[in-house]
Amino acid sequence: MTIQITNHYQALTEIDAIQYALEKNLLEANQDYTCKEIGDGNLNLVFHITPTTGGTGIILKQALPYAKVVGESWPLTLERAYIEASALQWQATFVPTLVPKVFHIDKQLAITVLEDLSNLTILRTGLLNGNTYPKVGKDIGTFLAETLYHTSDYALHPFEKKKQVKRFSNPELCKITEDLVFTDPFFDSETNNFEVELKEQVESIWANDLLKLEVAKLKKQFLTETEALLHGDLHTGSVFVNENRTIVIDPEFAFYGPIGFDIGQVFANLLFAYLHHPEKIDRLQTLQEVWETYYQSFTDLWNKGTEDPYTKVEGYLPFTLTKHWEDALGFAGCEAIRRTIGLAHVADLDSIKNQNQRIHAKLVSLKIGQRLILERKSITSIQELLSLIHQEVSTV
Ligand code: SR1
Ligand code: MG
Repeated sequence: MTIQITNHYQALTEIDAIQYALEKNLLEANQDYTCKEIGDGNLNLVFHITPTTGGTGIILKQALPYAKVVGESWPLTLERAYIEASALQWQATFVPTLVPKVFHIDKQLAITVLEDLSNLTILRTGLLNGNTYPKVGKDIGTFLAETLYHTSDYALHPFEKKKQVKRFSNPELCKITEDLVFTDPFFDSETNNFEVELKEQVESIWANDLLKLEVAKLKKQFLTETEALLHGDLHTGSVFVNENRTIVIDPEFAFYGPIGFDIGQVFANLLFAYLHHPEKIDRLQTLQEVWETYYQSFTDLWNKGTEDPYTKVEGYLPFTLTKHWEDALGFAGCEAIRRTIGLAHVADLDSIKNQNQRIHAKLVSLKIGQRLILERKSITSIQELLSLIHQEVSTV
C-alpha cells in the first residue's frame, strides 16, 4: 500500500520515510530498503533507512510538533528543523569534516536528510561503555573555535552579523533552555525531578539567594548577548564518534548567544562522564584538551585578521578569552545542576546502578555546579578547575 505524502505536515511512519526518500530521489529506485526509527533524544523522529541487502543508507530526521520527552501537551515549533539544517550548512563551511553532510531539506515537513553515521557511536554512550576517544577533545575544541569565531562580530561585517542574528532567531527553543537550565532547577518547580536523598541539597539551592543572583546574571547573558551562533545544546549526546571521526549533530537549539554557553555545556557533560567512571581520568584530560584547543584555535583565528580594529589592541584578546572561560564555568555549573535535579537528566548519572555511588555522584554534581557558578571569576586556569573537581569527588 502506498501512502500519500503531501506538502502538509504529517509525522512519518517507517514506511512513509522510505517512500518519501524514494520520491525525492534520495535512494536508488531499484533496491529494497529497511527503515527503523532510532530517535532516542527528547524531541524528534530519526529514521535510519538502509538497503535490505546491507550497507550504508541515509538518516531522515523529522521534527515533531511537540516535545517527545513530555508529550503533545508541550507544543513546539517545527521551524527548528530548518534552523538546524541551516546551522549545519553554515557550520560545514568552517568545519566540513566535523558536521554531517546534509542531502535534503524540506521546510514544510520539517525533514532533514543526512549522511548515515550509524557506523559511529554517540559520545555519551561510548564513554558510558568505557571507551576512550583520543581525538575527540581536540575536535570539539576546533569545532567550538571555528564555528563561534566565524559567526561572531570578530569575523563578520556588522550588517552580515545582524542579518544572521535575525535568521537564527529561535525563541521557542531558547525558552526551553531559559526555563529548564536557568530557572526551574533553582526554584520549587513542577518540572523538577530528583531523588529524595538529594532533597536537603536541593532545598539549600532553592534557599541560596547569592547563588540565584549569579544564575540570574548568567540567564541575563543568555537572553541578551548575541556573541556568536551557538550550537545551543552541545552535550555528549550531540556528538557522534569513532577513533578517527568526530561529528557534531543536532543544532536545533542554534541561536545567537554567549560563546561560553556551548563551551560550558561540553565541560559539564564531560564532567558527568567522569562522575560515571571516576577511575577514567581521560574524561578530564578530554575536557582540558577541549579548552586548550579552543584557546589556541580561537587565538590563531583572531591573529589571522579580523573585522574589528580593536582586535589589534593589546589586552583585548586575553580579555575576550577570559570572558569565554568565566562564562563557560558559570554555564557549566547551571548545566550540572539542571541535569541532576531538573526535567531532562543524563544517563551518566541516572544509570549508576549502585544507589550510594549514584547519590554520591549526584551530590558531587550539585556541589561542583554551585561552586562553578559562584567561583567562576576566581578559577583562573584549567588546572584549578580540575583540582576543584578532584577535591569535590573525594570529599562529598
Ligand atoms: C524538552 S527538551 C529537554 C532537553 O532536551 C534537549 O536536548 C535540551 O537539552 C533540552 O533542554
Ligand atoms: Mg538534541
